[in-house]
Amino acid sequence: MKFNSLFSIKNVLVTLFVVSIVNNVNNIDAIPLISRDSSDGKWVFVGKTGVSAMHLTLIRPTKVLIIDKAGINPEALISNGKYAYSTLYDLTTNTYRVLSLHTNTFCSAGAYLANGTMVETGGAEDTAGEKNGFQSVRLIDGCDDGKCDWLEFPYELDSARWYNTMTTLPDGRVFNLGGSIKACAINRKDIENPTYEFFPKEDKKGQKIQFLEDSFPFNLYPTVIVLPGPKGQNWLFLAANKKAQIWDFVTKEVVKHLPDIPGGPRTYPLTGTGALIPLTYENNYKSEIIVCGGGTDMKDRNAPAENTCERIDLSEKDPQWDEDEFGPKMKTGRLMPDVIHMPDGKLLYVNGAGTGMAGWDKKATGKNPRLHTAGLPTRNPLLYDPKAKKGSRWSKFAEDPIIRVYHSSATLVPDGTVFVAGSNPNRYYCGMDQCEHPTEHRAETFIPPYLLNGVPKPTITKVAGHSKLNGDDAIPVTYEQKFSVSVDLDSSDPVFTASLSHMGFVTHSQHMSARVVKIKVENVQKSDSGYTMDVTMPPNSNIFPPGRHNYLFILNKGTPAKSAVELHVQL
Ligand SMILES: [Cu+2]
Repeated sequence: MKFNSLFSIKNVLVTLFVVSIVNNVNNIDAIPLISRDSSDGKWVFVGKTGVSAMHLTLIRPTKVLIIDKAGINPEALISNGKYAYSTLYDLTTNTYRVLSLHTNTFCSAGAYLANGTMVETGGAEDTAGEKNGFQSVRLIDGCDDGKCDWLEFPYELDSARWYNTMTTLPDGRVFNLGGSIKACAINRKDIENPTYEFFPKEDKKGQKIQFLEDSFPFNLYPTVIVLPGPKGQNWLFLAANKKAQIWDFVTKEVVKHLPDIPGGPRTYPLTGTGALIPLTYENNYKSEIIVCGGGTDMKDRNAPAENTCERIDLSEKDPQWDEDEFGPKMKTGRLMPDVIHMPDGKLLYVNGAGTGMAGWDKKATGKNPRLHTAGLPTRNPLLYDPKAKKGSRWSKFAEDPIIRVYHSSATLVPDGTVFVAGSNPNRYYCGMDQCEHPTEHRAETFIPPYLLNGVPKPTITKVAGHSKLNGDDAIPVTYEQKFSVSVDLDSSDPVFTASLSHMGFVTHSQHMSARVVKIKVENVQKSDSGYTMDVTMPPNSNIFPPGRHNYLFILNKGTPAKSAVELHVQL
């Protein structure tokens, strides 16, 4: 009660402050860093990433691994004087440590093994004194010790991969799909690589997959999602261009051809994004996919972005795509959206553009204005509630003060906020005043409304008997395990829910391996400083693949705890 009244006073003060600025400048858009009210969310500039965040992943509870491409980067140097293209960003100090890479990561991919090692593969041509990265495998681990760095194996992949997709499998291995053997504006027959391979490698060499032939030429950075189902199912959802299918990664056979996705191609350079609808034990982990946005014409940089989302329920006998608008009422066209799987079971879309296609600027060495292939940056986050009725599923939040177009990225972090960084549609480094869409090194936090609504946030103090949380070791748990969670919370009427989240590896609107699963909470008991409760892990690794870098969120009335806790989910 006391907290709520304090909160509303704070809201009034914020409102008055905003109104006074508005009166001064007569333009609410001139107030970039203060949201108009708590239901709008809030953007906060937090720091600089050192290298532009073309790829990123939450590698420790307080560390975001940032990866750019090899090339000119006056912002950060490796100790040998070369330009850096990877850093480790610390969410607590908002500073970065430079990491050392020597094979070009330009448009590569990543996923975690079940043991917690990050596997990053693929890339592009040698440049700026760095080796080519087409067949490179890069590993990194243990990133809390102030010393960890990349280990690189330049020719470890079976074949060259640029714009490939990787996914953590239910058996703890990593699947690696597609790409091309050269950088390009759109895939071509002479450079395509319609194959897949595994890490660690199988006995056989990389093998062909018909799906990538069927979805040519819009088959770069295909969508790959592990489908929930019974133990031993081994199914992946694959989507690219307008094609979608269910494919078995053990038998290597098509399980089901799905109907074509309505609208235009949804894949690079007409980049949309696919996501697994947040899973829940309440409907026995029903398998649904949503594909949103994209471009409509790859020859016209002014063509409006795709303004639809298509959703399919794979638990049905004869699944069909069901069309919805992308954004509330006004049908927001959006190219290159980033999708964040939120711990409250919703999907948040950030970043992107309203026209054109993904790709470099066209006159990279010319003077201003450089010709960007995408325009009208889409700066308002959109929240999708999959449980709501069609027509009332979308909310729209405060505008991002920073433009985030091609090569931008975003991830959920353990405090329930969204870390947003990157944006660089320029072939070469382009400074802040030199380009309409410069090489962006600024990072922001988006604070969603669920953290601003005054609901008291729990503090998780103990998980499965462990009170040292988010330390060197993630807390080991396994499937079907029921374990106790303690929280501090000063509230007499809490409503607890819990979810398990993997934030994935993020690049080019692909949130590889990302998912969120609502798990059961029971036996809530009052304790001295808060509450204890039991939570139950999902039944198997198809519902939530194994590994660390997985987070337990406890929510009170939909508001997440001050920090989620890292788990090591073991087979
Ligand atoms: Cu790229």
